[in-house]
Amino acid sequence: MIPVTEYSGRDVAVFGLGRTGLSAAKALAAGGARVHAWDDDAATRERAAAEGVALSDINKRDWQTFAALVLSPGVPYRYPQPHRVVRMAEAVGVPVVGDMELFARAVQALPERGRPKVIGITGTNGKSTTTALIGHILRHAGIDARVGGNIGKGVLDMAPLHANAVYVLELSSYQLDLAKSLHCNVAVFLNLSPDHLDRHGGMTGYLDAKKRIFNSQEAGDTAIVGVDDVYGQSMAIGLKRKPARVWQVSSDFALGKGVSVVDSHLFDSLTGKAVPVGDLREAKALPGTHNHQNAAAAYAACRALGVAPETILKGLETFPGLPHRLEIVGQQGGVTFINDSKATNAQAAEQALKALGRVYWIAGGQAKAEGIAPLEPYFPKVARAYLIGEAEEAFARTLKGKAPTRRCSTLDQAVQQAFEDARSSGEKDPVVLLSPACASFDQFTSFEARGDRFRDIVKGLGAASPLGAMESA
Ligand code: UMA
Ligand code: ADP
Repeated sequence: MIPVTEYSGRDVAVFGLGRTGLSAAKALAAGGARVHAWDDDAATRERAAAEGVALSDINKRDWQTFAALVLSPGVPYRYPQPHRVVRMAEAVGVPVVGDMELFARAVQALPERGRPKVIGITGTNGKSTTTALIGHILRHAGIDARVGGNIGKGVLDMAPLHANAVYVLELSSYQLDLAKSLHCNVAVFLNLSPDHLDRHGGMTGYLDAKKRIFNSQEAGDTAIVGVDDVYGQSMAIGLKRKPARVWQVSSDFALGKGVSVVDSHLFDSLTGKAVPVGDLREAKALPGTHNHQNAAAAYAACRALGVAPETILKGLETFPGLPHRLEIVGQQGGVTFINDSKATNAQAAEQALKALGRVYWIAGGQAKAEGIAPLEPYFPKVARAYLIGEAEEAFARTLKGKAPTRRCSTLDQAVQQAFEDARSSGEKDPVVLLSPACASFDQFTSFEARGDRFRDIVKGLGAASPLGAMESA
């Protein structure tokens, strides 16, 4: 844990008691603050109390006594409308901060030479992969790299600050909204496409939140920008007016200056001369152009810290990959099952459909605003779509006349039906792909729970199948 001493002897409200709130409450208490923790959900409060967190109904407290409100990223800050507690804090001038802000200030409070380096990663898609990849490469290079943030480990849950460590932090737009003074020595922006728009009041608000990753950068820092979409391109131009050096990365075209992947080959042209680094087909856990963007960004981030190109290449090749992202979870009766549960929007699911051939595609859940209409160019690859969850009807309408569909309601039924169709298709090496293009919250607690359930159902098929035991991948 990273103790937060800034509020020692003062009262601090902590709202939202998921991973963020729990770790913030503990870190503040360890640093000597009087914590007043609360959550709208009674069962969550009970769990927090069982972990020793001091509960106090902040709805009924005198807000003048609070030095700060620590807000969880999942609690509405500005849009669709500020949560009640945000309004109460702002009415009396209590600053609203996130756990990343507490981390940022703890780092700033250290003498300059005792501050660890911070690498921040944001973007609509590819954050977790790039964060884990950078952590893996740095560790491979013998650096004390610590990975956390939106990747599932609250930043204050990480080991205490150490001058020689490098903190590799995945940053969501929600976290960036609440981390105004976070200083990233290396800041990575991967890409942008519509997502979470309800929480940012539209695309401009979403882009503004992402841009905050560069806000506190100084001369000597590095801004790494994916320029494969128009948002990244305009951001790279805008950043030239800022003090940090700007390095562009692309997996779509060869850059005169930057890091590019062309036909799976990684090129370093940061000095203006293209130097081949290696063949990314050797990086088995990073298939597809989208992963090549992640690899290019990770390469640039590690170069910014001075790691040698050949060491980075070895790190890329030995990266084991993350679960729920194009993860092969099993093979049964000649059918391969791929878990891409982390594809919670159309842009993410597109990468899977692009990277694979013909698929028996399981999609649906809680849809994003754009639905699956942007995926139409890939509908010819869909042998059949198996639709689940709230999005079932809307997705069936989008697919009508363009790809065969089956409405299955649940993941269990979808896997069963897709398996039967794929197995009896007579096709060579058929693939059943779970890439929902939707959030999971209508039927599951998280994308991880959805992916784990998929894995379990696939295992169950093996046990039930007359064709014999499943070959696990
Ligand atoms: N709550 C209320 N009232 C409300 C809303 C929420 O009381 O009106 C309470 C809930 O009852 C719950 C708590 O707030 O107890 C939830 O907090 P949270 O949603 O912020 O969840 P955490 O467990 O703190 O997890 C957060 C990130 N979640 C979100 O941003 C939604 C996790 O990212 C992150 O791993 C974790 O902090 C540690 O940093 C997950 C995520 O889905 C992976 N992120 C989104 C994404 O990647 O697209 C942004
Ligand atoms: P995030 O943490 O931003 O959600 P992940 O690394 O967990 O990103 O990947 C989630 C999904 O997004 C993957 O399953 C893949 O389909 C897609 N994806 C990964 N990297 C990229 C990228 N650079 N560009 C577009 N889509 C990507």
